[in-house]
Amino acid sequence: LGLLGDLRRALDAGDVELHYQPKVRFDGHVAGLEALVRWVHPERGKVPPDEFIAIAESSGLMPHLTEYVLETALGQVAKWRAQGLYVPVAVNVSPRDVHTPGFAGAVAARLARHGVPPGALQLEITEHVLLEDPERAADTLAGLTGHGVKMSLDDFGTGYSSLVHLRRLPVSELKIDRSFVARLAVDNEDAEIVRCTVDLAHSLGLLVVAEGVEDDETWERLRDLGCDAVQGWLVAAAMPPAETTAWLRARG
Ligand code: G
Ligand code: G
Ligand code: NA
Ligand code: MN
Repeated sequence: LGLLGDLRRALDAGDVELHYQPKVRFDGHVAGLEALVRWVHPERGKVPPDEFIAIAESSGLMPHLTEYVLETALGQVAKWRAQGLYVPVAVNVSPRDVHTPGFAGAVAARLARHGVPPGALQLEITEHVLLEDPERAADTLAGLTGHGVKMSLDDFGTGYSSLVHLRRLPVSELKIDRSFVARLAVDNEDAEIVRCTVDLAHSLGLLVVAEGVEDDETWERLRDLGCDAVQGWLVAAAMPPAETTAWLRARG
């Protein structure tokens, strides 16, 4: 497939970009930014991340993509810190990464190289990390949290989600998948699912972020349900680095 070779070359050439989408608390405080990859193919134009992430995953290119994203995101965090902007950044990692031997140590070394404190990095994982080799995954995650890196459980409520996973994964944040958030204001069942998820997370000592918040009514419902922070187009879509810097400055 031509796309795989093109992606490999784009990574080598530094042509894959990261955009950043804010996570904000209800008082307006910026809790963090999520790094999201963006690739504009020279002939095809924008390639949807889902598409090339699937290619990277099935071809073995994923570790390289993750290294690239971590390197770029940490470089950006260091730059922002030098400008007085102390905002934590979340990077999405795939189940494959969590099963790569030495992953936790490599992340710690990369943080040190950039002079970024581990608490300024968050890694977003999905429950799929436990499917392949739960023992190894648990070791890696323990290594990462031992270094002070924060873990977030992404897309909660979809896929192989189970309460057992919540107990086994050393995460400090849970993200409610946007499929539950989208119709929260008009669907009572979705509202109940979100309510129970928020209560469950809080009883386990986790922060809760709702994804895909697009309107004021949903924002208000989430605030009333006790959710901690939101992410979504209502606040901001993922923005290129320069625009993110301007957005952070405008927020004070
Ligand atoms: O950004 P959204 O536009 O389309 O992202 C689509 C999917 O791609 C989401 O599931 C998101 O978590 C995932 N994604 C975005 N950036 C990255 C990345 O850097 N690494 C991995 N593994 N997944 C990513
Ligand atoms: O799986 P992950 O949660 O990382 O997915 C993030 C995806 O959600 C990205 O594709 C991102 O562009 C998209 N996204 C971010 N905010 C919104 C939103 O408010 N509404 C919708 N529909 N998608 C969003
Ligand atoms: Na994510
Ligand atoms: Mn998600």
